[in-house]
Amino acid sequence: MTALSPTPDTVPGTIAYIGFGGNLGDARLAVLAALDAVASLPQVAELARSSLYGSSPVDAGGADYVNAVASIRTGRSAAGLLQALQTIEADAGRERPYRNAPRTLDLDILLFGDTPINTERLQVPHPRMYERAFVLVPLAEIAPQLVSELQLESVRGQYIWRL
Ligand code: PH2
Ligand code: MG
Ligand code: MG
Repeated sequence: MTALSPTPDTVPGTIAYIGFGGNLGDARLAVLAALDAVASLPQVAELARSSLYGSSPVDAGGADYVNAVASIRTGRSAAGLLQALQTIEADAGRERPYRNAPRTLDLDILLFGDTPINTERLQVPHPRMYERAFVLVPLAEIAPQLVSELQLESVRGQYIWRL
């Protein structure tokens, strides 16, 4: 884990956690570029980013994934953050031919403050995050207080490795 932003505490707003993933093309490069793109967004200060991880596809096909998680503080609304993340996905060539298709880049809001969100476009906490080692392991690296041993134990059968 690296702590990056020089003055995150001076940026007002909500603490959010974002999941990064990709398994099409040079996913390692795409995730690294996306981490930088998110950190550079207006009204966003990066607090921490996890290591990059390789992981076997879960409920999906295709190549192994590259995954990471970052925490930010943001003055944006959740909907405003989602819009910015979708623009970064589109700029990375993201296409959606079918559900869980291999993708150049996937950016998911995992947590946004501590208020649940349930709209058609956005569900937070991410509905499947606690079933997925590729979310919980990097999240536990940067925010161990958010992930219990029991939760980690429940995904121990899923293959994930540090890159
Ligand atoms: N994302 C999915 C479905 N399955 N598997 C891994 N290992 N990593 C992912 O990011 C991932 C997945 C849907 O977003
Ligand atoms: Mg996803
Ligand atoms: Mg997504």
